[in-house]
Amino acid sequence: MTKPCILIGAPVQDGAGRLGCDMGPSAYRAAGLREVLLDLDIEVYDRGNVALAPLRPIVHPNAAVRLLAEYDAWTRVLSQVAFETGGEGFPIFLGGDHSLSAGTISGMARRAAHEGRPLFVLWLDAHPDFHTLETTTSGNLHGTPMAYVTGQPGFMPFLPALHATTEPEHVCMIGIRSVDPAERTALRAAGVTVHDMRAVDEEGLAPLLRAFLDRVAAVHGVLHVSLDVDFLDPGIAPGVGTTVPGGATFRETHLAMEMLHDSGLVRSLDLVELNPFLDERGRTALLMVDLAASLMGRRIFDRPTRSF
Ligand code: 4U7
Ligand code: MN
Ligand code: MN
Ligand code: MN
Repeated sequence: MTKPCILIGAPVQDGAGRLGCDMGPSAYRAAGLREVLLDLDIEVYDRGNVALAPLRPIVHPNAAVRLLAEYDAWTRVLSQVAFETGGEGFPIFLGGDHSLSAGTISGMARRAAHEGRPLFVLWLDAHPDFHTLETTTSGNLHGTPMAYVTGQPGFMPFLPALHATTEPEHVCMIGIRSVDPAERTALRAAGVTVHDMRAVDEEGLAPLLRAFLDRVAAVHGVLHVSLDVDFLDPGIAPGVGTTVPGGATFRETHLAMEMLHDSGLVRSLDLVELNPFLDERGRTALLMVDLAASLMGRRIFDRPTRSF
C-alpha cells in the first residue's frame, strides 16, 4: 500500500535573486501533478499553499543578507508543516525557491528523530547551497539551506533552533557544478558526500546513487529528496533563475527517480526553484511533474525482480 501523497504549496521567492518562484505551486498544479499521481492509484490530498508566518524583526551584521525575516518565518511554518504531514503520508513540497528546504528538511529530521530513525538527504542541484549567513556574498538565502539544516555555525539566533540536526555525513549531493570557495571549504570540513558533474560523467549517476541508497538502507534510514530545477540541463529545463550549463540529462534524471522509487526509502520530496515566468510554455513544470511521477512509481514496463 502506497502512503497518501500530500501536496503542499510553498510559494517562497524571498530567497532567490529574482521574482517568480512564488508561481511554482500553481504551475505544478496546472501541469497536472495531482492527476498523474491519481493515475498511479495513489491517494492525493492537496493542502493548498502554506501562508507566511508573522515576521519578527531580524538584523544580521552581513549587510549582503536579504530578507532574513521572511526566511525565518517560512522556515518556522514549513518545518512544522513537514513534521506534521511527514507523519500522515508522503509530502511533496511544491516550491518555491530552495530556501524552503531549511523548513522542510528540519521538519523531516524532527519527524525521523521522533520515529528513532536517521534522516538522509539526497540533494540534486547544480549548487550545494552550503553558505552560512556570514559567507554568502550574493545575500540570496536560497544558497544557505543545507548549511542551516546540518547545523553549520552562525544561524542562531537568526533562524529557528533545530529540533534535530541532519548529519552532514547523511547528505549526498549529486549534479554539483557551481561551488563558491567558502562552500568548498565548509563541505570538506563537514564531511558531506559531493558528486560533482565530473563524477557523474566519469562514473555514471546510477552507481553513485546506488552506493548512497545502500548506505541509507543499511541503517534503516529514511530519505528526503530535494530536487532543484537547475540540477537538470538548462536545455531541457529553462524555467529557472540560476541556469548552469552541463546539467543532468532527461535519461539520467528519470533513471535516478526510478531507482529512488524502487529503493522504497524515500519519504518526502521538494520540487524547488521552478520559475514559471522564465519557462517556455510550461515545459519545465511538465518535466518536473513527469519526474515526480517516476519517483512515485510510474513505470515504462515491468522489470524482473532479479537485477543483472
Ligand atoms: B540554488 C550562489 F553565488 N552560490 O550563493 C549564491 F553562485 O537554490 C548560488 O541552488 C546559489 O539555486 C544558488 O548566490 C541557489 C552563487
Ligand atoms: Mn538549490
Ligand atoms: Mn541550484
Ligand atoms: Mn536556483
